[in-house]
Amino acid sequence: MAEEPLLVAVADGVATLTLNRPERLNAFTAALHEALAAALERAARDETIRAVVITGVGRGFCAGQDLSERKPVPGVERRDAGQGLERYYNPLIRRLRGLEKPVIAAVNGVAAGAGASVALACDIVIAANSASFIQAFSRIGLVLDAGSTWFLPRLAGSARAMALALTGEAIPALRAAEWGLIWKSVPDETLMTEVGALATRLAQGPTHAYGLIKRALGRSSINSLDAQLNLERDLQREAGRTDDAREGITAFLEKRPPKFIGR
Ligand code: LHQ
Repeated sequence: MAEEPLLVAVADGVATLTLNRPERLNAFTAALHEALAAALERAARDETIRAVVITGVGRGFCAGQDLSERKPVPGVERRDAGQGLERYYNPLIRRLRGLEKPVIAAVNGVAAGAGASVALACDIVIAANSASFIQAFSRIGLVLDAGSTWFLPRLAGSARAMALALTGEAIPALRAAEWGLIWKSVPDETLMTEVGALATRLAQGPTHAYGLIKRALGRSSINSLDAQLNLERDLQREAGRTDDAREGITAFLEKRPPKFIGR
């Protein structure tokens, strides 16, 4: 039987999704997309999963679309590149952003093309010092996709976004962290322990409030301040009614650590 393209492990409230096509730097095939979509749907449904980690096997995080699935065939009509986005990448990015639980990208190696977009779509990105991010699209005559034209200027500023996009130059993890593209860059050998500790901590946190925080920050880039203030009021109303908010405030006043249940 062929190797599974995605390894899924659930422990201590954390679902770790490991892209498993190391010989292709974990490039996306239809099978990998389908497995990842199913795993993220499960993560959304399963109340015992309270944080998600995405990482890759081998020396790459993800090299974007597997280009061998896109090989041009002479004499055959050119394929519709938008179709792959419509069918796989856009739903994936929407799923990551819409999942009301923290998602951490543990970027273990190169993240190129849509692989970089997927990393940037995660809530917290921690990369190994040896990792890099490449807007590889223009190198092959394509346009940034899977959300990169939205994420890059917001994270790195428009000057850096434009130069990264047009040159397709690799940006090392340390610089990506300095530029605010990612949360941090850590020594390779500590990446998974550091991500594991953070994911476990988040999985013991106020999951419902985390989901609302994601929703609020997601809207902030399109809302006016006025609309955002109203949204914060509504979401705070919802958070304030949870068992976790009651526990958090009580624990603070009793000078003890809170024990959150995620609701
Ligand atoms: C690969 C790939 C790959 C297949 C490495 N595919 N084999 C959406 C929808 C519709 C249309 C198209 O696109 C999209 C979104 C996109 O993501 S477009 C962008 C697609 N990705 C790229 O253009 C990146 C292609 N890869 C590279 O440029 C390099 O591999 C990087 C810079 C990532 C790493 O370089 P190296 O460290 O030198 O590794 P390598 O190139 O030797 O790769 C190792 C192997 O993996 C190699 O195979 P081989 O049989 O020679 O060992 C590569 O052919 C294979 N591989 N990326 N995307």
